[in-house]
Amino acid sequence: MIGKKIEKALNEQINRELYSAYLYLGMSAQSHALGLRGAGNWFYVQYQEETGHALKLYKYLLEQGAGVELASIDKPKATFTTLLAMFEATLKHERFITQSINDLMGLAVSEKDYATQIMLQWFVTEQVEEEANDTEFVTTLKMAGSSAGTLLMLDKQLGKRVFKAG
Ligand code: OFO
Repeated sequence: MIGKKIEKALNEQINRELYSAYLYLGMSAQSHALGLRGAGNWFYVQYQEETGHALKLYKYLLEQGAGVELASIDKPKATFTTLLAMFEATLKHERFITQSINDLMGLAVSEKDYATQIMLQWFVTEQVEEEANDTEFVTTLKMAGSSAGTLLMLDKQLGKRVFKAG
């Protein structure tokens, strides 16, 4: 059993994860529009992962016999002119998500909700990995500058990403 405050906060997090999914699906489409099929694949996999994050929270609420309340998902920003702009926006968004996971963890600690703390531990670890990856791509793209060769090499690398259910 979980308390009402935690239930509400987890429902809000489901919405943030689904917004993240939507944001990255938009970036996938934008990448294809820029002729970057590899990046299109990378963001599509990211979309799948974020959907998985929302479902993890959804299943946890069900397991706990708590209520699920789905809210509307905001329209994501869909116009980016470069891959660097997309990864900068991704990093900024993931920092926001990290903060919201930290706030959730803080709430679970103050409510002495140990089960939710254990469930959230996975998200804490995941955020470290996501921020590290995004930071690396931003750094590489900044170094690449206007080099089309480096951009194409990175695009090839991004095209190799495969979705693994977490
Ligand atoms: Fe991009 O991370 Fe979900 O939580």
